[in-house]
Amino acid sequence: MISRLFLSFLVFAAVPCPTWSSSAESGDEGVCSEQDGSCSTAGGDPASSGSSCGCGALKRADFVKDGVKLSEDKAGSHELRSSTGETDEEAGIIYLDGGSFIMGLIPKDEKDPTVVFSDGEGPPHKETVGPFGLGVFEVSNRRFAIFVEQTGYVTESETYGWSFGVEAFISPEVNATITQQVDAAPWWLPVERADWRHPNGPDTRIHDLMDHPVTQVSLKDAEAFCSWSRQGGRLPTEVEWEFAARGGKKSRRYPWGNTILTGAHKNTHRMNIWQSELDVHLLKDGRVRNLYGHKQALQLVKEYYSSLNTAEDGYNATAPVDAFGPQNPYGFHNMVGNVWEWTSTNWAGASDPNTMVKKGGSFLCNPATCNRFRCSARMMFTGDSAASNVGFRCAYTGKGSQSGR
Ligand SMILES: [Ca+2]
Ligand SMILES: [Ca+2]
Repeated sequence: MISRLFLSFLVFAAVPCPTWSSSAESGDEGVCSEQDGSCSTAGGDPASSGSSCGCGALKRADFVKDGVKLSEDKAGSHELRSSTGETDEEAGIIYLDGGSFIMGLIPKDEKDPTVVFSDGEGPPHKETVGPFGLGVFEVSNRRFAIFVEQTGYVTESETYGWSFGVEAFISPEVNATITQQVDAAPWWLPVERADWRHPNGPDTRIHDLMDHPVTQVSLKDAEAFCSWSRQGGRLPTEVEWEFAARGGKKSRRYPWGNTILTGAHKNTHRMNIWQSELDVHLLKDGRVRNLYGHKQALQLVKEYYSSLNTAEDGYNATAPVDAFGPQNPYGFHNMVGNVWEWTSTNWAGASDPNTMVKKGGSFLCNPATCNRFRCSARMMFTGDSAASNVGFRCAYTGKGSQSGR
């Protein structure tokens, strides 16, 4: 068990406090692209150990509670009581015929130094999916509450008694009681009694967030909801998720196109990510530079997430699941941004076989810290973990043969 103060000393003792006026922009320890002003990793590879929002570094098994690591049997074991599931309208399903499409990095991103190549997005390649249905929205707190009410389900975060939260959203009172942090992403903290009803600790509530996505749910929690929702309910595979996100478009970075902002004046937001008062200091040629190109990356990203979120997209944390309107011609909302979404696809080569692929990025993503709010982006997440920026939507097998809207 390492205290936060001690760990902070280990990480930061050798580097001076940065300024946001020039040092972060200089990228003096990284390799910067003249084309887009972003920088590649230098002085080690923080990218592989938890870059971006840092939520790839969240692993519940790395933490212990009361000196004992909880076993699989102790956490989350239960039987669902009788359920009535959801109607078609409540489930909000878009059925797709499936087909072949090009998955993976789009050609113009293949040399982008802000792409973390160890994520394994891979070169463009052909994939084929069969007919399936997918929720038009991320699953909301309202829907999850009905599921819990009807089944008595207890989530794994409730059973463990804690989960991961971002320091910026944790009250000073609760923060003062926390003695650990995530080594590779020290803005993430293990928070006692954080769960889906209390996403950022016991003194936070969801009563005014019922139409926002449910968070602090593990893989097992998400699978339980989907199987209850209706017969054949399950999580989407990664291939299905990306097929749906692309919406029939080819070689597009985002579900709608290639630029973050759209519209005649290029000022229309299409997703919920993070904007910071510090972005202006990271601009070069109109684009925000990536902090992971700097040897002080962890310190800079921690400072970044401690600074004012200007919420130019309208939201400083999660947004309602129907915010921003459809992101693509199929009609799906918030595929990219808002919250990461569990898939049923295992992360190939992971030491823990319960490590899964999550897709879409979250409200914590910004070009400065996390260029993962793209269709092809992916990140690992161990199945028993949960966080305040990870949710899910359900897929459905069995109906099919209806065209996407
Ligand atoms: Ca936002
Ligand atoms: Ca999402």
